[in-house]
Amino acid sequence: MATTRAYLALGGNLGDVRQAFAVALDALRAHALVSVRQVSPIYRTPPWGVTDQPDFLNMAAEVDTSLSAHQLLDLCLEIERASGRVRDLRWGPRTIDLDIIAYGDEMIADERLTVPHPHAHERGFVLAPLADLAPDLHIAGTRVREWLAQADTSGLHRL
Ligand code: A4P
Ligand code: MG
Repeated sequence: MATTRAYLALGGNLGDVRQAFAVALDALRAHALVSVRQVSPIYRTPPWGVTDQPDFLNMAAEVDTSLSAHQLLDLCLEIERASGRVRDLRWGPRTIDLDIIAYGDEMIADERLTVPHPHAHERGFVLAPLADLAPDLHIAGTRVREWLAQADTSGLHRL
């Protein structure tokens, strides 16, 4: 079956985030149409956006999947729901956030999904773990390693 390589960004700052990451990765691994190829180290990162909240943990995963991009989004949302995530404050605290950073080289922009993720290339907390997996991946016309070199990485700690 034809598969597409996709990159996921995981983040969270409420409760046992490492455990939430482990559960999320297990759910991805358990899915018949997803194979997890690589996972990055975990980073501790200062909160971006709403800064008056606890530090985040962030990581990235590389998967091959025969799910469509929208099916992969549904799976990500289902994994978030299963982790008990309650959506309230935009950019606010969360047990786990699972974003699709890239889905092959597809460009998607509809009411549910924007891929590549529109802010990935300006966020050190996305770029650092992504660069551990795929430094030469192109997003928004430039390699991840080059975006990372320009990004604010202050306060980012690889654990
Ligand atoms: N959606 C559209 N495109 C995508 C995509 N590529 N991947 C839609 C995933 N979802 C996508 O998401 C709302 C809707 O976005 C989804 O239902 C889906 O249809 P959400 O996760 O509920 O919204 P959100 O995460 O609260 O808002 P937003 O703008 O996505 O927040 P961000 O940008 O994810 O920021 N600081 C640090 N250090 N580390 C973090 O991980 N994360 C955030 C959240 C803020 N500050 C952070 C971190
Ligand atoms: Mg999200």
